[in-house]
Amino acid sequence: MDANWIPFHPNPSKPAYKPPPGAVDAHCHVFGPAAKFPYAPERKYTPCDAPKEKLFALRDYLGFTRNVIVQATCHGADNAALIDALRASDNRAKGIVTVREDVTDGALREMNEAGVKGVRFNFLKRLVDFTPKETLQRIAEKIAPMGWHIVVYFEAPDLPELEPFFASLPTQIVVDHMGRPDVTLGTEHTQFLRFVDWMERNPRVISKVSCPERLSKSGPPYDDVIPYAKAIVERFPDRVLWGTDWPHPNMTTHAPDDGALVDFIPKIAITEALRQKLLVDNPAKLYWA
Ligand code: 0GY
Repeated sequence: MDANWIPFHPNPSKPAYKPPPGAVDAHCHVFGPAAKFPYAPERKYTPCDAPKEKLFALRDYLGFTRNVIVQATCHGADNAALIDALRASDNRAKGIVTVREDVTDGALREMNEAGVKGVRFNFLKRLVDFTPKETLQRIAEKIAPMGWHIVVYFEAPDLPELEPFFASLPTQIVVDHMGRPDVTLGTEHTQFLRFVDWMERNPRVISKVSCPERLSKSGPPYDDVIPYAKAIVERFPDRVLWGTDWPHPNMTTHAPDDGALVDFIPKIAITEALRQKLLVDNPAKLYWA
């Protein structure tokens, strides 16, 4: 792993909050193990191994039932580790892959049978090389007939430029980490209002209210992120998902305590009904229907 890599928390706390039966961790990854599933040559970072067995043990420890595993950029478009995890999950994990435009119909069918439900388009320069929008458009057209959706990862200042492209996509769109707002600006700043307005105008957009540990400037327990996530949960209760982001790639200050992240949930979804939608009903509809 990279010299400055911060590995995932070795012994997270047991959360005080107990998720409802059927709860889904809808954003997490598997890394390697590299000896079996080598990292991609074009990767921008080399993580510590974070294999499926550790992910499934964490799921059980935190009180979750299911996972949505998202292809991490360190594996490029080689989805073997993710597919292996889906196949070992007993239908308790679904997946989001990364594909190139030359992906064959046979490969897509195989991924579909393993439990893949979508592709991820990543716009963060620190994570991926640039892919032209026309290429992404062709990938979108290939995967749409299977009923898959598109997960997008971008930072808030890039939304205005990306909006027309997102409007042209033929599927539901799931946004990673609320489009990464700058939480020093406030929920009344144009940047966050623009994101909320975009969701308002586009009923097929769904947001993950995840990653307080990445968005926070104040650090644990990440209270500066509460107003943003809470606002999205309350405005769009049927269009939100939650995830741990385990094993937390590219953290620069600390390894988040996954138990503390679970205890963040009742602060952003303050009623039982909101938590049932966020953790169970919304992901069940999108990934297990
Ligand atoms: C996340 C966030 C990050 C990394 C990746 O695929 C990835 O490498 O998603 C990040 O560095 O912000 O969602 O895990």
